[in-house]
Amino acid sequence: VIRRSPPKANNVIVQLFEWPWDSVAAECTNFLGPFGYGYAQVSPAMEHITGNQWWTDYQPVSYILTSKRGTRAQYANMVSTCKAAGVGIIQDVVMNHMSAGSGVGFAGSSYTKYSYPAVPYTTSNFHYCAGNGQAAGVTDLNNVTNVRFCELDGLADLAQEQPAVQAALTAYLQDLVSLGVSGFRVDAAAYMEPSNLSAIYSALSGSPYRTQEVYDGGASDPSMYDTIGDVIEFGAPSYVMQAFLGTSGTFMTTVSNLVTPVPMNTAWDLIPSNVANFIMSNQDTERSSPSDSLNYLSPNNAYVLGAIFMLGFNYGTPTVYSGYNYSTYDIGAPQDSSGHTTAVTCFQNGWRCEHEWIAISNMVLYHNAVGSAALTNVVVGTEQQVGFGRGSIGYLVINNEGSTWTETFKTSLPAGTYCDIIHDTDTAPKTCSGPSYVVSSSGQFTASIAPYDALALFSGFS
Ligand code: LAG
Ligand code: CA
Repeated sequence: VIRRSPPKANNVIVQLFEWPWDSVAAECTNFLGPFGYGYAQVSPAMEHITGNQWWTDYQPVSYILTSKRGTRAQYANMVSTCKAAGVGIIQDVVMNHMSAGSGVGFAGSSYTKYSYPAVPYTTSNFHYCAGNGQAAGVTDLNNVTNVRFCELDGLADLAQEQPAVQAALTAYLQDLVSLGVSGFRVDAAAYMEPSNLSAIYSALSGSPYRTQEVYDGGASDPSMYDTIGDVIEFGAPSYVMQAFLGTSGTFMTTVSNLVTPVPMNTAWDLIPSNVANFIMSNQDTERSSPSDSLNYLSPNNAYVLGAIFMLGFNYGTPTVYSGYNYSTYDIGAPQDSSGHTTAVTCFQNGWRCEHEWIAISNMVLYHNAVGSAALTNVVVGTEQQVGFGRGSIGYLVINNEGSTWTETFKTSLPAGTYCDIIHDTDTAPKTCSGPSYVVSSSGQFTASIAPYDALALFSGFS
């Protein structure tokens, strides 16, 4: 069975970048479950190289579930605790490659590049794309053989076509399935052959969800992967960034597409909504220079407005990115003297916890409530001002302009008094103490939206 989207109505994913397992477990119980998040996507769980950079996570040494983020027992506890809170775990898995370099991994396994006795993999299990036992790097994104058979960032490239490698990778994923994970974020999917990924997925029990990392614009294209799972749409964070920074007049394009039957599909050139994982940012895009997405340093509330748009719109399966502050590209999450990531306390030690911001978490509840309801009552102000409803359930206004927008909005909401969930000051789920607006019997309300601000009405709050 191919999952077209996560198999739950509340399909919002939160990427808890670098969070340790005990902290994820607590967050599921205390926050994610109550606020309707469907899934938590977590950083790689297998043994990785040691070091304080965040990207050590993407250099596997073995498939032992011991990492900076915790032990196998802590991992298993996280999965079951989250499940009890109604939250599935989506596990980031690294199947394209093993490490560069040599040393001892986080769980104590020795390795040298091309030799990982704890799996075991030996030199014959890797691609040597230059021939004669010589490896070369991925250098040409327009050459599919170069992309899939050469080395990404100098990392030992696994030969997924070999039965022994496929068996090891299948066992790695099946072990995670057996612990109860709901799905996978398939790292570097574009660098592996879809046929090999398909064989691995097919061998798993329980048909876990998968969202695959495939960049646009290269020879290894999203359309080659969207029949075997969802694909992360990397065009979306870029368009959202341009729209909210107002750098290319893209917002108007967005708006004109809101009123077509195939939202965003034409002018934005995105993959179909039913196979798309809509991310607005991730660890790579926020760190790239120039940035490929909004990040926490973006001006004019752009990060939160982008998240509000993503959750209020009706494209794909949305992922809210929750990260930490960084002063340099390499810097990892805070860790203790043994190299373990320290427990997360939201809004301290650089942990940003964007997913807990009231406007964003309330919009997760809004997203769940509006479901697949069509876009209705689109209102356009300037190029940076838009209002749109979702059936008769919710209405969202975004004013990404430097001046106040006062307007009477026509909606399809039933007459009544509604709380603005964006300006809620109450941190409990499903209760709202924001300003209230009266929707008349003709479905209208009047509001003034401050510069770089938003407003959202729906009846799911008391
Ligand atoms: C991904 N996409 O395909 C991840 O989303 C991305 O974050 C991963 O790269 C990449 N795949 C490989 O899994 C990250 C960092 C790299 C880092 C790499 C391996 O973005 O910067 O490379 O993980 O740890 C680092 C150094 C490189 C060096 C390499 C090997 O930055 O300069 O060549 O390690 O030593
Ligand atoms: Ca490869």
